[in-house]
Amino acid sequence: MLPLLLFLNFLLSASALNDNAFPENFKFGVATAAYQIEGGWDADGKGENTWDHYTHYFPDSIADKSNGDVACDSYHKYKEDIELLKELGVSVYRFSLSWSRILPQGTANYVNQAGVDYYLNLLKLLNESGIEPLVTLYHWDIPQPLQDLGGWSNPLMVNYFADYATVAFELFGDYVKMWATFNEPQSFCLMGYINNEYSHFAPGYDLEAEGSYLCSATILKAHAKAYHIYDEQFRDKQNGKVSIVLVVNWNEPATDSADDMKAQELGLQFGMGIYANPIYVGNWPQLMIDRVANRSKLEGYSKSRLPEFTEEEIKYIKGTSDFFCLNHYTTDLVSYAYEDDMIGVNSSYTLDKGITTSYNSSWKEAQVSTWNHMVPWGLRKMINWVDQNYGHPEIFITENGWADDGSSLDDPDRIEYTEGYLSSVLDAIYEDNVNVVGYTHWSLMDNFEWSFGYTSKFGMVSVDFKSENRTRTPKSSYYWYKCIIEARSLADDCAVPSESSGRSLATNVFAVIISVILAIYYL
Ligand code: GBH
Repeated sequence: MLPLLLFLNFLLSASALNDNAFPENFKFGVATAAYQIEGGWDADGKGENTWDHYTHYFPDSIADKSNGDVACDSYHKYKEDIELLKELGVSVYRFSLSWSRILPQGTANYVNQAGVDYYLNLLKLLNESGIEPLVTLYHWDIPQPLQDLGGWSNPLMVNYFADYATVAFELFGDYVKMWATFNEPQSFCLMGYINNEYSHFAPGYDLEAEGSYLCSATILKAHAKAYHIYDEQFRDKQNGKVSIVLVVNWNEPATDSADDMKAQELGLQFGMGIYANPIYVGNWPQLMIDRVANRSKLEGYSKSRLPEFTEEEIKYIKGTSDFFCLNHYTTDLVSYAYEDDMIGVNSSYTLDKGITTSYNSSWKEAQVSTWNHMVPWGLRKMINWVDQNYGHPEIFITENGWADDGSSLDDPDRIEYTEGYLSSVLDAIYEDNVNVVGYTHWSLMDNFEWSFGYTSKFGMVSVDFKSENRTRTPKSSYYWYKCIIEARSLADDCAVPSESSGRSLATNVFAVIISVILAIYYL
């Protein structure tokens, strides 16, 4: 009977997990972003940025009316953060630079030395600790003076960003071998520039028809310019890599109808292809070009609402990434939702895309950030789609994480989520032969979660936002992740003391019932 029970236990617990070891060079880490953790919003000469402005002037837009004025206070407590990183055993720390801490007005004519020193201290300490930085230049916090000029819907931003990138490469490039220009333009070009009524996201524009595509075009040119500057002026002596962080939910067709298959392609092209295609293939995805041109014409525009790139621009943007930074959290079920009568009613990105999304009710839903569902196999499909569409790039998973309300230091769901998604990464590596080289979990610690304020927690370390000290306390998931990093495999017994077993309660109950039935039968 014992072998049978063991076999059953194996089936129930381990069958879904890939027990291969992570490749020798695979890098484990955690991720954060400047506005979400630093605080010190006006410390030592820092200028105002769009999130300072938005949270101060429109506090009602944030769930708990909070802001990032102090956040985790990492501006003062970065040494503690690095202690936590060392104890965790990570080899990479992904964080972002606050543009207005370095260039308070946004422009490069004046550099704030105190801001520069903050990042130099951080980078030197990471270096001494043997932790490699992956640095994002822009994680959503544009200097307010540049926002006032229209932000990313203003094509002149290309030059301001290029100047900022030049300053950053020059000052920090000796310490940084992995750069990302932008974090998720998919997110801020949509949430910030269209539909603010729903998204509550800085700068809070409602430019549904025009704004998001203008933003996307500007971002692509600004990214490309920064890449070329690195190539021409810094690569020889600094020898680093430059990329851009892109995100999309996996789009799973709701049914196997031809329409829903089409919805999948639309969702992935309008979500990911909009940035990845120009950078890895050349020009916007043809599907987007045709669709927006057609709809624009029917809506009475003289030309497409999607800005056209010149041949020269297409060449300039193509090939400007040395590795693929992929953020991925969750999966949507997608259906084709295009009706002829949509034409002429409204011009918008959303209608151009023409799909609706839903969830499978069996997918576990995160607390507070209820957009986040636990669908580990979606990551494997996502990685494969990126691999196949963009020429087998080296892929780094720069964000992946799970939200809860932070009420307990015991966070079995976060462990279950991370274990499942890491297993999916191993499937992609070993079953599908995709080159995934690293993973930085979102996030090191609880932080300012944009429009959710401090109500939604993604951290492996809890932060007491009520204490002046912003006391940090590791959660169960932190100890679990530490063990996995050490073991470099999911097969090891990294279970933490408590009910956190990495599998669901239902599975456990099922296993116990079956065991009891079998025991009775054999007795
Ligand atoms: C990441 O984006 C961000 O890079 C990071 O800063 C953030 O803390 C982390 O997610 C966790 O949220 O509110 O229903 O409109 C992930 C992609 C895109 C997911 C926007 C949430 C809004 C869903 N995000 N999306 S909803």
